Amino acid sequence: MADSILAQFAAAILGGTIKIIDLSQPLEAATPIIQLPPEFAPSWPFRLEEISHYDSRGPAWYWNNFACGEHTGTHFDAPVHWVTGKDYPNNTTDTIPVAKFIAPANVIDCSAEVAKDADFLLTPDHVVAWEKGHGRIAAGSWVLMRTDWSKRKGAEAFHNMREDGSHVPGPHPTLVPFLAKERDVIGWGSEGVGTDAGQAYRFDPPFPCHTGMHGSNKFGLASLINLDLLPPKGALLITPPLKIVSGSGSPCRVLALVG
Ligand code: 23J
Ligand code: MN
Repeated sequence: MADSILAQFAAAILGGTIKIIDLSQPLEAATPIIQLPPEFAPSWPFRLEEISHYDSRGPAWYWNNFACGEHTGTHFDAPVHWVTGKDYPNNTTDTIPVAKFIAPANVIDCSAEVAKDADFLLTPDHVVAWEKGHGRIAAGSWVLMRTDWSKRKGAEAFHNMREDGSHVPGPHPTLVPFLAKERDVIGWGSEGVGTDAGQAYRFDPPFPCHTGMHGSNKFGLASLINLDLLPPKGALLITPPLKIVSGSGSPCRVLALVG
């Protein structure tokens, strides 16, 4: 009898035919977090506090307490995160059906455009042109915007803050309803600190990715890295957030399987 599909899968991982790529930033005090205008309440940065380190506080064990906002570092955005998604059933980190945490990815390379323009916004026209080369974006798949933004060194370059706010690429307001409604994607992922562009607070609607994706019961992934190591199509993402009861999101070890 032929090996089961799962046995073949396990052998492919063991043998290296399927590679596993880590799309997650290291989580530490220096991990960049979203900088909102001062009238809004801030999120806690990541904090680690040692409980014991094989010492008088615990002779044979090392462990830490940690604290952070739900939307810290590489993280998952649940639909309940935004007011537009608040009334969907099973819209929180503990209630989203777990099968949704494994889904294929489309990776759209915008790195050349972003190198010229930090405020580059991905449009439906650009995505339709991408589909001509790679096929139509399938329902239930992720769209990841590769910008190489995660290669920027230090919080200053990553936030790219000016007097008028942050300048970071993201989806054009018209792209979000296109992907959510006409393509029925599972969600949107980006390399920036959040899923929306840096200037998105002044778009119409404000924060269109949060507004439109969560308003369609879709998810978000933010602060992704290593998107340059993924093929345009064919990677499989594993994205389970922590099972925080009523959580709006959580730091996430996002893995991509590439074969
Ligand atoms: C709260 C308000 C605005 C934004 C965000 C959070 C995020 O980017 C996030 O991490 O969800 S833009
Ligand atoms: Mn978030």
